[in-house]
Amino acid sequence: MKEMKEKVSKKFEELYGAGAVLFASPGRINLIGEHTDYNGGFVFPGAVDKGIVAAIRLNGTDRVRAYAFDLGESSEFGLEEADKPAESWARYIFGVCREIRKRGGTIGGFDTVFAGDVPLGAGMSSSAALESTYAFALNDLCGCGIDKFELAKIGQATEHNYCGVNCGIMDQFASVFGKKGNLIRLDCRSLEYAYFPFDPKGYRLVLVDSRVKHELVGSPYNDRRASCERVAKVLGQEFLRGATMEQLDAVRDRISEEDYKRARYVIGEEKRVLDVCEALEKGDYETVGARMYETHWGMSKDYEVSCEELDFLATLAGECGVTGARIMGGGFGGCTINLVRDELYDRFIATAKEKFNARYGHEPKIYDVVISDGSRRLE
Ligand code: GAF
Repeated sequence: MKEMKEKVSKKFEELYGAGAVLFASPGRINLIGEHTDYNGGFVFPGAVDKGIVAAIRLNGTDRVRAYAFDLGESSEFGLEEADKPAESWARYIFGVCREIRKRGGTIGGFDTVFAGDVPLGAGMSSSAALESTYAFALNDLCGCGIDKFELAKIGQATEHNYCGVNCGIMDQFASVFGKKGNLIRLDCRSLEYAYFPFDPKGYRLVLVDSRVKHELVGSPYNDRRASCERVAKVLGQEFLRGATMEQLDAVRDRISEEDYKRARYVIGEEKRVLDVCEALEKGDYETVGARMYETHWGMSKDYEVSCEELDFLATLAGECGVTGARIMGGGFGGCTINLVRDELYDRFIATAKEKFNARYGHEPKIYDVVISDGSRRLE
């Protein structure tokens, strides 16, 4: 974080002069509750110690000048322009500006430099970190008076309207509302949430990154969402949330087999999130881990958002005696999240690196999870 603060500040001064304010927003992990958010269900994410840091200063014009440090690219657009910028990363900033204005927020043009350390395409939501950073910063600097719920919705609407991903609210919510040492149990229908102190004594949470790049833009992600909406419609519900297997079986002949399997996964996942919350309250990590494996294989076989490398990592985790392991995030690549007993940690990591390398010709990357605070202004 210190390093990112220094580099964006220095670059800002070089490009635009003094007077920038620094803001940061994190990426997220999700313990369980995948593809439940856009079904109005529960999720269980937490913010991480990796994110985006941006230096920003209002420039008194109606233009935005932005520089992406890690890419060495700049982009410029006018607040009144309707056309999206050519640079795909700049569309997130553009979208946030548009969405704030749609909600009546008055913002001025600004100069900005940002950098990040959320691994791209790893399923840790670098895009939500970017959206939340600018939503939070502009709201603060321009005094728009938008609350944190709406800031999260601004990030989500940016994905929908400018980036082509019909995502749920989980990633942006976790990025804005993150709290050090706590997971967030979020009801995505009502947006009621509760912080859950997460300190699994004797266990560690670790991400194993397959380095298969996941990309939700233009991916079958939207297609999964469409399946769920079709089934909900047949069931006469707004969302799949709350549907039972009996109800699903009763309409099986009116939906495709593919939609049936996808809905079956979501119904199971909704129950698993609640089971995990209950098990955590009792310190029952074996149940937490068992549900994580069930999620993995549900996402792989029924929801079909896994890939060979992630199935390999989940299988390997099981063979090593890891308590819980599963694909994390939207899928199609990225990381597994693993709940590992302390005494097994070194052996598991060494085995995962060695066996994955032998099979796929490169080692996975390993990230220890540190649960951290959400969007904020930096001193
Ligand atoms: C992605 C989406 F952005 C989230 O809204 C969520 O659906 C997730 O995939 C799957 O749980 O991160």
